[in-house]
Amino acid sequence: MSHSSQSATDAAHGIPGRPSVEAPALDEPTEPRGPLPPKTDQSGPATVTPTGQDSGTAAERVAQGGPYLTTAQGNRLYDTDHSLKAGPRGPILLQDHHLREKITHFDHERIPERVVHARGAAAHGYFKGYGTAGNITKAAFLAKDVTTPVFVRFSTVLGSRGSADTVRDTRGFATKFYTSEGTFDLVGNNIPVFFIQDAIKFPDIIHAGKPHPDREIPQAQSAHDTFWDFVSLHTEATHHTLWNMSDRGIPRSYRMMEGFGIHTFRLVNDRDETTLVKFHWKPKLGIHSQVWEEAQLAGGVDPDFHRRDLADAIEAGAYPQWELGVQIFPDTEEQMFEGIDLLDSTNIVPEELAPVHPIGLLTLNANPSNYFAETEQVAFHPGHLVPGIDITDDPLLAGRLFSYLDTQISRLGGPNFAQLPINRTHAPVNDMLRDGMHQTAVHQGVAPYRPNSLDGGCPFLAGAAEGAYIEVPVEVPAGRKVRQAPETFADHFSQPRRFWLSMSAVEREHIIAAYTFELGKCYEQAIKERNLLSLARIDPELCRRVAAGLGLPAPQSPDDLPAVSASPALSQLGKTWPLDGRVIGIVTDGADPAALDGVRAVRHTLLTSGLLPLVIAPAGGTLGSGEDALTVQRTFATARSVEFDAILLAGVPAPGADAFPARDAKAGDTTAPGDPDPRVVLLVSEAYRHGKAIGAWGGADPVLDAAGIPAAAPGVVRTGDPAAVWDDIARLLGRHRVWERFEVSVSDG
Ligand code: HDD
Repeated sequence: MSHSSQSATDAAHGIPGRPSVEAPALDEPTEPRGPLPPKTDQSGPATVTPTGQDSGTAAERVAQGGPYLTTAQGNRLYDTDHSLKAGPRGPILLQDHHLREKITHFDHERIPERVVHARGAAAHGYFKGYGTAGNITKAAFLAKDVTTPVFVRFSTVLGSRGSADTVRDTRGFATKFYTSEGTFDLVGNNIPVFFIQDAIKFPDIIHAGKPHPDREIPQAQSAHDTFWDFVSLHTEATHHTLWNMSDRGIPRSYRMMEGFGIHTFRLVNDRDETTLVKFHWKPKLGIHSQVWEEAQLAGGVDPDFHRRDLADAIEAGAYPQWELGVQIFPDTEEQMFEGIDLLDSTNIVPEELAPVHPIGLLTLNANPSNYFAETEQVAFHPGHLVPGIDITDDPLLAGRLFSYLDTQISRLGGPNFAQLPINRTHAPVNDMLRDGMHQTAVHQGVAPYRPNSLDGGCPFLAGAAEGAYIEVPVEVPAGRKVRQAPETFADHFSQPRRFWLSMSAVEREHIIAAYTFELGKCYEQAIKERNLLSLARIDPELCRRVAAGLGLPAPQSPDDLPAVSASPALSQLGKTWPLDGRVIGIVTDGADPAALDGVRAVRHTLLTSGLLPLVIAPAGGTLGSGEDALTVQRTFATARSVEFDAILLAGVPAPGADAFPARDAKAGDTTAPGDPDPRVVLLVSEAYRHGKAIGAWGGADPVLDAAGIPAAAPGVVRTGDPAAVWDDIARLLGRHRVWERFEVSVSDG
């Protein structure tokens, strides 16, 4: 706002004594417009339930209505840039309520971050039941043709709110189903097993995984002494840790991870018959990972890599989808299946023994528009259940049922967090919970107790016929009070061995490299040695290779390694997958009009196939002219290989051309005019090293040569025709990476 127009406004408002200092005009609006419509995030989740009831107050959720800036009390403000002073150079007056309100509110803008899973990204969507689970559960949201709104938050576990997305860690996958019968939260992870069997150890494993208490390093890493100390001393953590060291610990995208409920749940149908199940989320795009160097680079180049990927894909209409499935087990007294204890959350049941039955489809189709109000304030709880879904006696789950309610009280400042828009159930609420910090409801009536005679006896209790949540009256095993685990919890190595045996050779190489890196970061020799003892109990070759990398002798594996068979479903390789939302970098120097025609054509094909092409050129701006002009989306300075799933070189750089315009000759620059731009060479050599498909047409050989890529390298397509290049690249991309490029010396799985 220019000061001259400000003075005019001041004069109109009759504000005396404002200095009129000439300042450059900024093109900000100076006249208030009419009231803006509420932003979508300001209405919170739907206020009308699927059954037509009003679940709350739409109006009071709306902030920032009307054209004028106000205080929190609704007083219109004429200035928010200057404190109230005794003269322009005088002291600030304590009576300036607006100053105090503005700064006080700011001082309290941060709330405590989650003690675990602090770093997260979320999306809105909907879930549609297939109706195939009707035989085993009466949960209404799983019925055919029922659409239930959902909010899903993905997260890392160890890092703080500002940590990088692509660290090696487990990922949280928490889903809030706003069902007509109340909220159901499925608070799972992308790894189907957990570190510990009993919740009482949760503070211990998290203390061990979090940064060291003295210097508070390392951030968001498991590669340090306390973590590996814990793991080696609590061998029940071996299985989860092995998954973390596999490619599952560094997903390519939240959209490309599985999700698991982990615990065994008990379902009940309308005939009161019970079944035990494990929940699985299967991503439509397949399960894909980064490679370790790529994950590390992305952590620096783009710490928001997964957050951005999710938001961009949804914004572009490439809505991620997962199928919800259940593995089904009979609800027997011992709660075992094929010798596997279903109450031990360090176990999976291989899909070959118990197939996953699809029961519904999740689609994420809307980004949150207020990170704090939605992603930060959402409060999940495994105890948020609906009729038809009940718990088992898994000792890990029992502790969680306490912890999640408790943690929200300190994190969200009191017991009324269920009233926050994102946490509001879509079913009508009629509770007798009263008062407390941040109470926003205005409860009516005088008798918040039951039974009463003053409020007409209301509210009434429901029975099964009215949809009450009634716990399944299962027998509780009798026994002595003990602090003890069952004997069936004692086998900590046959499941990790199964996982190892199920991996392909390249996945095994990645696991070996991960252990070698992480243990190599430990300082204490005894910790490395103890972990090698665990690896020896998984597999001799794994142990020998990691020991060699650490420069330590490999302990002998026991003769009686568990006799388990592989579960092919655990490997991420060997299938082909849809390409929706994949990011393709198209590099061009813009010099050759024919090459630009190729860029246009391929770009069009990619866009119409649901992929995201990004044009990379020496400098920003546009390439070509007129209607066909191409916008440059990344420059040689801003592009880095980690952003792309494949690279296309469209005549870059034209052979014999001078150095690119964006590349200034610098002192010590060893490249000659006509040499490919080193930034493009880096882009291509990294993409090659990370197993990404590379396509080239129109004279890109100098770049490929400079990147050290052999003429017959696998997954590098060089022809004259852009359309043919893309066809081949698309085929390669369906397998996610050019696996043949990875050096493998471990035996095959
Ligand atoms: Fe937990 C958050 C998943 C065991 C205590 N947990 C949290 C979140 C996820 C999980 C995805 C983030 C939710 C969000 O996005 O807001 N946690 C798991 C899984 C577990 C598990 C899959 C084992 C199968 N958790 C676990 C135990 C305890 C906790 C055993 C405590 C005894 N978890 C918490 C917590 C958190 C949490 C402290 C932190 C923030 C929150 O709850 O809301 O209560």
